[in-house]
Amino acid sequence: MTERIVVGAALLEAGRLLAARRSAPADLAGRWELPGGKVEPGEKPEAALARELREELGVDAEVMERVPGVWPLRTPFVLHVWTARLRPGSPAPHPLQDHDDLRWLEAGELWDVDWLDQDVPAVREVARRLTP
Ligand code: 9L3
Ligand code: MG
Repeated sequence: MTERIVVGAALLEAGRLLAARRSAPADLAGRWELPGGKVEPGEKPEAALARELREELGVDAEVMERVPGVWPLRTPFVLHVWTARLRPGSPAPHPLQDHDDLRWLEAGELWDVDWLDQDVPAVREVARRLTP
């Protein structure tokens, strides 16, 4: 079966990482993730990520660099992650759909939230960039 890409954002601001708490579906509710979602057919992953961040968080984000790694989700989905930042003048992120809480985590707070299992290795990779 063809792999389908789910894109996630390590949204960074002043050395902090945005974590988003899922409100749906029920089996993922209460767990924290790098916000994002499925790439639509024909869509570029970076464009999909900017769209997901606009839809989910109401922000105008610039997608920056791919975080190396491919993390398996439920078949056929795999997670790809990019760093991202808010463009000047962007609204602050606020949960519009699928999330019920957001936190900007300092480097020392990254493991204070209950990340989705599949996001843990991705966050570990991002952590290496926050704390050189
Ligand atoms: N998923 C896992 N970690 C993430 C994201 C953005 C998504 N950081 C999983 C949760 C869902 C699937 O991928 O099972 C599709 O995500 P969404 O479209 O429900 O956000
Ligand atoms: Mg999503």
